[in-house]
Amino acid sequence: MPADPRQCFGLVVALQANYCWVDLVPAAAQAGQLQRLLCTRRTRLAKSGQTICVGDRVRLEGIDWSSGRAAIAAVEPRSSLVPRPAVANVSLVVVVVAVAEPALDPIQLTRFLITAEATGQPVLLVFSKADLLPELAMSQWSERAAAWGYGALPVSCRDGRGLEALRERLSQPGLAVVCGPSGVGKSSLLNGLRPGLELPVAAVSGRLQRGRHTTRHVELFALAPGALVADTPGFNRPDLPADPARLAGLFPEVRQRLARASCQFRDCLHQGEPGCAVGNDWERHPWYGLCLHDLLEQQDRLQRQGQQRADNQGLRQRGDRLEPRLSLQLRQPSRRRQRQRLHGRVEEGVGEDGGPGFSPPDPAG
Ligand SMILES: Nc1nc2c(ncn2[C@@H]2O[C@H](COP(=O)(O)OP(=O)(O)OP(=O)(O)O)[C@@H](O)[C@H]2O)c(=O)[nH]1
Ligand SMILES: [Mg+2]
Ligand SMILES: [Zn+2]
Repeated sequence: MPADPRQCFGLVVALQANYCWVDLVPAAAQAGQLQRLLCTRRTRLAKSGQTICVGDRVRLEGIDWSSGRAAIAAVEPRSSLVPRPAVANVSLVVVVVAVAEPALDPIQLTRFLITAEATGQPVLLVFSKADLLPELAMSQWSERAAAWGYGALPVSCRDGRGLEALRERLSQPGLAVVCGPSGVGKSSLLNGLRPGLELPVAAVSGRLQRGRHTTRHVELFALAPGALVADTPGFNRPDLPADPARLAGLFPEVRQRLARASCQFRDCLHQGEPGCAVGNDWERHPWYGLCLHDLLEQQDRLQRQGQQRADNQGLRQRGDRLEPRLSLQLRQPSRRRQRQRLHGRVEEGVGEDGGPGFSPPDPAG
């Protein structure tokens, strides 16, 4: 079947409320035609629940060359996804933190690194505003990062250090996403790497020298042929990936230890107990513990909410299964209940665990 001449493929470079900007992939862009189109998405795509994010490769239909508009008909499968802010098909995650203004918070940095590692893509750690710290303090940060498993790159837009090395790394083909807290100088870095870009930047403010959330949307820029970089809005507290059992594997220093030896218990959560090959003699161990604690609490909370919802529907949780809760009359009396009955002490409506003893409404009426 001949290809529809009005159908092309493109790359989503920016999103706005109800439409997105799509760059035609060079092979599909016709000579002399517009390279960038303003696109809406087909209703059937919206109905299917398919999300579109920056970095997505999409199939376009109904291209109107004169007005530069088209509709997105389909989204190609993604090779990777940074969840927040959502960027698809990322091949490098660049985590940027400032060594000062705002002060470097190693626990916050660890959360950024964890979410970066969770994408499964290579991670580059950049220490920005290196001009604000004496040489010695700067090299101490680099040594700490090296012990965590990261060859960090110190950069400064003021004195230009590290910019060439960063440009070289970001000029390799692929899609690099630059993320980190607000005010660390992410947009300033991109302005430094691509003269004429002129992304808005704003001075940090307040006692804590926090950023002002200047960048509001994700946007892709080309630094070299085939080399794209995404500037993202800064935020302060990345969410952790949901599975506590996966958390330790997102720390390079833990991966190194586990490659050398294994723990005594297969489902070890690596809290440094006897028999754990990871131990607790690594700097980020306490922060790993904090993150793990957060995740376990979150898992508990979700389970409780799930149970509550199930209760409301007359179901109860048995392991990872939901099963109908039988009404009191139909339930097999437990031994304890039988004993209580013998002693004439059973209180109707009180559950065996002392809970409220909910029984669902009888559908028969
Ligand atoms: N001293 C110093 N200041 C810098 C450097 N890079 C950026 N800044 C300043 O830091 C402030 C914040 O920079 P932005 O580029 O807006 O930071 P951002 O990370 O993009 O912030 P959001 O868009 O809010 O996420 C601006 O006042 C910059 O001039 C640097 O290398 N050294
Ligand atoms: Mg910015
Ligand atoms: Zn262990």
